[in-house]
Amino acid sequence: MAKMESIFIDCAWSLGDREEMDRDGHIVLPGLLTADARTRLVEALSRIQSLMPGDEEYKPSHYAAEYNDYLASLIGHPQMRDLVHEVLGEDIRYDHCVSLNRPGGNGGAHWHSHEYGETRPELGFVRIFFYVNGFAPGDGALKVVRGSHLFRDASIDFQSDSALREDWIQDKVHPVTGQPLEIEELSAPEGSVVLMWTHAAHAVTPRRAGSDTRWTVVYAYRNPGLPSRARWLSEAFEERGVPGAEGLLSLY
Ligand SMILES: O=C(O)CCC(=O)C(=O)O
Ligand SMILES: [Fe+2]
Repeated sequence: MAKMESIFIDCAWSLGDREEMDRDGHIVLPGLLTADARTRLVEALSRIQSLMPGDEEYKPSHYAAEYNDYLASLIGHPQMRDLVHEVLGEDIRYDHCVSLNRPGGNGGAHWHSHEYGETRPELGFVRIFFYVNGFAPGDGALKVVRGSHLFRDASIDFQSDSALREDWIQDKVHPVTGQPLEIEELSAPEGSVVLMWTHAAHAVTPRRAGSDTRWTVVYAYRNPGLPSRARWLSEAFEERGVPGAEGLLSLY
C-alpha cells in the first residue's frame, strides 16, 4: 500500500494522557490534525453534507466512511491505529464513523451518554472526535462532566444543564477525586481531536446563527466482546473491506 500522509502532527501520547482520560472521561488534544488532513476532511465532510438527508435507512451521515474513500482510509490509518491501541490495548475493532457537521443555527445536542459493556468494565469503547475547524464556547461547543464515565450509565438523557444538575448530578461525586460533579464547556482550536469514553455525559451547545459550519467527524472503536448498538456498518462494506483496516471491521 502507498505510504499514507500523516494525519496527526505528532503521536506523543503519554502515560499522563491515559491517566487524564481515565480520570476525566475525555482528553482534548489541541491542534493535532495536520493542515493536509484538515483540508481533506473539510472536502470529505462537505461532500457528505451535500448528500444529506439521503437514504433514511442508510444515512450518509451515519455511514460516512461508506460514502467517502478518504474518510474510509482513516479507519485503519497507522497513526489512528496507534492512538486507539494506546487507549484500548491490543484487541480493537472499528465501530462507526459519523459526520457531525453543524451549520450556523444548528440546535446542538442535549445531554446523553452511549452504551457498551455496562456490566463488563474490561470492555472499552472510545469516541475520537475530529473538530476540524474547532469551536469556541457557546458556538457548537462540546460540554462534559468530568468523572461521569465512571458510572458506566448508558441512559443519561436530559434536555438542559439545569435538568442534568437537578437530577443525575445531584447525588453524585467524582469516584476518584471525591469532588462534586460539574458541567464544563470545552473550547477546541482548529484541528483539535477529543477522545472520550463512551459512557461520559456530554452535550453540544447550539451553533450560532451567523457562524460557519462546524466540520466534525467521530470515529468510534471498541474492544470486541459484545454486540454494539451504534455499529453503523453495512454488510457490503464489511465484506468489501477497507485497505489498511484489516482485522478491524468484524463485530468479534
Ligand atoms: O457533535 C458533537 O460535538 C458531539 C456529538 C455526539 O454526541 C456524538 O457523536 O456522540
Ligand atoms: Fe454522543
